[in-house]
Amino acid sequence: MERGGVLLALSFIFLTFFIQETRVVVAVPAQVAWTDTGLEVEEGEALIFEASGTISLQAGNPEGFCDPEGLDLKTAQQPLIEEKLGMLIGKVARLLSTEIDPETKEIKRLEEERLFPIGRTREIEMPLSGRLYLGINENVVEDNSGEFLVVIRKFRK
Ligand SMILES: [Ca+2]
Repeated sequence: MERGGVLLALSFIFLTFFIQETRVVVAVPAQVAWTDTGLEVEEGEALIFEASGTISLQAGNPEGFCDPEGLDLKTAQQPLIEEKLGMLIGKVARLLSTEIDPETKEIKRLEEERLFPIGRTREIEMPLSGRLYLGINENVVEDNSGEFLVVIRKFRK
């Protein structure tokens, strides 16, 4: 290929790379408080979430099943108290500093966090720059089962 052709091919690859959307599929187990999506997001960036699946919020409770919109119920103790129990929710965490405990040698992470509701499908502007996590709007997650499958899409600008 002559030089002009190579340059044209390279610029095509470059453009395709930059307009292509990012698409990530994340399984969110109901018995885990926060699942790391592996995505670093930027404040103001719009992400599109599409979630499916059914989870149980309490083992043995036939009324305890819900989809990503949650149960028609709110409790005083859940991460987002204005939203339905069991709803799919998100969190962006920005690391402020780390310190090592002199006794246990454990690394403590001091983070700034922002939580937001997601549900079944929603486009959300990220409230903060940082790591994106997904979770269930419930505090007692140990007795849960099942998982939500969440597709996260982002278009490059
Ligand atoms: Ca539960």
